Amino acid sequence: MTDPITALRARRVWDSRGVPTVEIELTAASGARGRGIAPAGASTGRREALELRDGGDVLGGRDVSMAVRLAEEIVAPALVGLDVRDQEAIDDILARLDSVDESPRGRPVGGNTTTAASLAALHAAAASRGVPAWAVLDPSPHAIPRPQIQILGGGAHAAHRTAVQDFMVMPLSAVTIQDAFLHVAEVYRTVGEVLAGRGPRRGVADEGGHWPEVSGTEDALDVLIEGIERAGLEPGVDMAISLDIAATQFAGPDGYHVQGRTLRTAEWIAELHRLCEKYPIATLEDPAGEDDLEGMQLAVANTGERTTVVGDDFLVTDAHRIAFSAGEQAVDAVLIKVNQVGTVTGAARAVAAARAHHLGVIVSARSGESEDVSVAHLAVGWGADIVKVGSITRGERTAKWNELIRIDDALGGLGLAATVRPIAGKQA
Ligand code: 2PG
Ligand code: MG
Repeated sequence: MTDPITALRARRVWDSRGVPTVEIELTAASGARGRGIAPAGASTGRREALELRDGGDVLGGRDVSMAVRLAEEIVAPALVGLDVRDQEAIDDILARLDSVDESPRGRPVGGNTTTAASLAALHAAAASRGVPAWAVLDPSPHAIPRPQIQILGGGAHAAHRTAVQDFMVMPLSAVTIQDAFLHVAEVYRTVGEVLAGRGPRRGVADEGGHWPEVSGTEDALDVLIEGIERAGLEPGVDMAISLDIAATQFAGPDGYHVQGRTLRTAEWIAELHRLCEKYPIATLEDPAGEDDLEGMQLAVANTGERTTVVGDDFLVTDAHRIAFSAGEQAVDAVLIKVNQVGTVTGAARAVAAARAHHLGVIVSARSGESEDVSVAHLAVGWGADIVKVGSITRGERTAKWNELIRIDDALGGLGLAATVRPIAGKQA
């Protein structure tokens, strides 16, 4: 049965940083409806799909009135009549509308619009079939992705208090999602106590983690270890640390700018290597800048068997870059963000490329988020190893974690996915 799209409605809505974003709602002939809201990054890769923002003075140039208008004027007529269950056909049109050569008027509609429309199509297809969105992608998932949860925020999400952007934890000994969150919530609380004992905090960072007053990366890591131990958990056994270095943010032509020093690639990676030996760091995301292939390769080769090197800005959810990087042994795992590539199908191709090259898969939200819970469905439906949506506080984050808990419940209580192991070039 087909279920043609009959209407598209676009709106300006608001994200977790108080910045406007695009929401799209699709309706099909059966009456099925689906909504999607585009998230937004702060530490973005230069190869990501480009958002369309108005520019000018209003709202710092970040309004999306033009994107909303183009969605109704250009995207709506292009999608109406297509089968809402045919995600690939819809996404193919969306990708074309976002290209300079193929969009009517030579004006790309913007990756924010295509992302919102593509997610809306997924949810409308689910409604049309009468199933949850994860089931459209895989009717019988085997596991719930292991959550990777921010405890401390830094980098572009906390005024660059630390060079490193995300200090996260990943439950290791927890078998169920409920246990995982019990462990993580305890660590969030105990880390708060440790920080309170050291003096005032700056507040919360963009993704809900504590925004700590620390002297640098190692100090922040010590706080995490102290919090994990205070929670009665053993670092590296019950709870691992995951870092998103987001090195593109402080990479320059002359090297990496860290705490007043400029380090060459080999020096910087050696420093990260030392941290990986000292602390139980399970995953290390973007250790090198988005153009530093050699840095990523050095990280993969040097960080040892217990650390998985993840590509985010370096890969931008691009199936070709993933295949290339796998061949070059530049990553062990890939971060998947729909809005980096602009459509659900583009991201699904990136997941397939990762699997074809035996790389781990982490499905991720952005630092600018909303109540949209698509990422939880995508992570389960794509069989991701890990899911990352920020901290365990703030509604735009808990909306996704709580949805994951509901999905697990609907599936009768699946266990958590196995821990990702490094794959490229360094397994014993
Ligand atoms: C990242 C994301 C999420 P942003 O770098 O992985 O933490 O941040 O959305 O700002 O790119
Ligand atoms: Mg990242």
